[in-house]
Amino acid sequence: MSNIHWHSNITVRFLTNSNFHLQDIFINKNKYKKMKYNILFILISLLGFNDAYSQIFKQFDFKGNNLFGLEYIAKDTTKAAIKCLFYDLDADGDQDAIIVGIDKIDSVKNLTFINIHFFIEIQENMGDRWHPSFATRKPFMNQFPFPKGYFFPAIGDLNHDKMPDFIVSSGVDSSFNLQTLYYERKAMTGTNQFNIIGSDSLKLNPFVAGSFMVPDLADMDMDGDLDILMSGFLSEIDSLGKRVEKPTFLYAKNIGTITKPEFLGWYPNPYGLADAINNNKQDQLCTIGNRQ
Ligand SMILES: [Ca+2]
Ligand SMILES: [Ca+2]
Ligand SMILES: [Ca+2]
Repeated sequence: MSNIHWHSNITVRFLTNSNFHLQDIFINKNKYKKMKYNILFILISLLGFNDAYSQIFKQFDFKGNNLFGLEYIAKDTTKAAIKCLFYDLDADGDQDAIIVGIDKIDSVKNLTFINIHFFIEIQENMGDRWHPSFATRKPFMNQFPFPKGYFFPAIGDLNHDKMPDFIVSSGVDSSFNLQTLYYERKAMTGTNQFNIIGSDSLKLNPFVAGSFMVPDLADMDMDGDLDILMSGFLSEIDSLGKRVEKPTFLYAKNIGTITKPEFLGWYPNPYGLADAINNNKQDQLCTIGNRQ
């Protein structure tokens, strides 16, 4: 949808909703005089809106690949990224990069989750908030406590102690159901940096085995704390007895205190966002914004 088309829709809708009828002009001259000023005001507003709109939503310019020293693949061509997070890890005012992916997969006959090994590395931003320049990758920490199962993290300070925490999907339990884990950060150095809280304590139901869900964090209700967004596929048996992957979008509202998150439970699609482009396929929800 082009800018002009979108802007036209707004214009049409605005005028349609303004109770503006041509016959009124001829019926009441005073009303017409007053309306002239209203129309002038509307036009000035729209011109101002259009200018602001085109500045915000102008097309992006492609600048190149792997800018700012970001390493989506390690220099030895291993460890390809499957998720890249940005967060000011050292609290110096600029966003640092956290790169997550699969380190290696064991060559075994019966592949299980324990045979899939993940990595998490960081690239410190050596530039500033206006001129990012990322140092080469280094490990997030010695022996990161990966869950048994998939490892898809979202980062944010869930308990407001200035130490970034993770919401991780999906460690598997003994029945291979997928869990949501809260990696509460309790230290910034050392080998024991996280207190890992599972789905039961979080009161967030696990997802049935075979599901695939990716988390994100955002203050969706704008009450000052981070809520969880989860999008992906739930494994289900359809009416013909066939296992299918159902596109799913879920929201868990944070109803805890500012220092202790607590979640209301999973609720489906509260914002009508499940299929943003209306093609009956689940769209990956990504949030953009300053979380600090
Ligand atoms: Ca930083
Ligand atoms: Ca924290
Ligand atoms: Ca919130």
